[in-house]
Amino acid sequence: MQLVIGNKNYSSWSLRPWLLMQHLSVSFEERKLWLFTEQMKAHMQQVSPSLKVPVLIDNGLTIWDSLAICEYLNDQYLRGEGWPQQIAAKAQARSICAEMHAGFFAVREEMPMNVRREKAAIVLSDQANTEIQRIITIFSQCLDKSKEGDSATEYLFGDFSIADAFFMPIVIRFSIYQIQVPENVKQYMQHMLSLPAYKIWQADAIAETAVIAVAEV
Ligand SMILES: N[C@@H](CCC(=O)N[C@@H](CS)C(=O)NCC(=O)O)C(=O)O
Repeated sequence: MQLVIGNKNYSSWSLRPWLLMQHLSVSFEERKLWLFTEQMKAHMQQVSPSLKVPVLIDNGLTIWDSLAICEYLNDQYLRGEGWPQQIAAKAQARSICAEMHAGFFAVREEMPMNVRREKAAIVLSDQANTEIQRIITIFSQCLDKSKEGDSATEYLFGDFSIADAFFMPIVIRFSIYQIQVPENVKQYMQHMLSLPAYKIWQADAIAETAVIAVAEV
């Protein structure tokens, strides 16, 4: 199975399925496609129907879009354990992933994922601050509820799930742009940033030398 990803320093969409697979020990081969280079379009045309990454290629099947890839991995390789097992928790997890997938445009625009960036706060628009508060509410509500369950409390829904993978780029953004968060969110972020799987991604991202100027804010 091959996962085609973009630059590890910048490609937030690629990080989601990569982290899910790496953290849950699904074996795969990684193929990197450098974003916004002269060759990008030609390379995308060879692998991605949407001309975007990530793309998963498995047994002659091509799956594109990070959410579709995570759903496929959940069905095919994770015995449904990519999502919380309880129906209500699964519905909540899917809701926050869908919300993340389809929104938060000001956060994306103003706070590009940039793993190796020196940590420093930036001035944000009112819209970005509103979106940040909404994300903090999501985190806080999930973490409070997660604590009520029997399982480990370090993740949004007890055990690691697709929801954690989906919100990992936000954790990185909040960290590098020094967003003020409540204590429980801070602890969650520290836990996510210290995951061995993420440490691999981070080291690879730091080793990359390609620069995407618009993502350097
Ligand atoms: N909704 C897609 C978004 C994928 C996406 O925008 N990927 C970016 C890289 S992070 C990309 O391929 N950009 C290339 C381009 O826009 O030409 C997903 O979830 O996979």
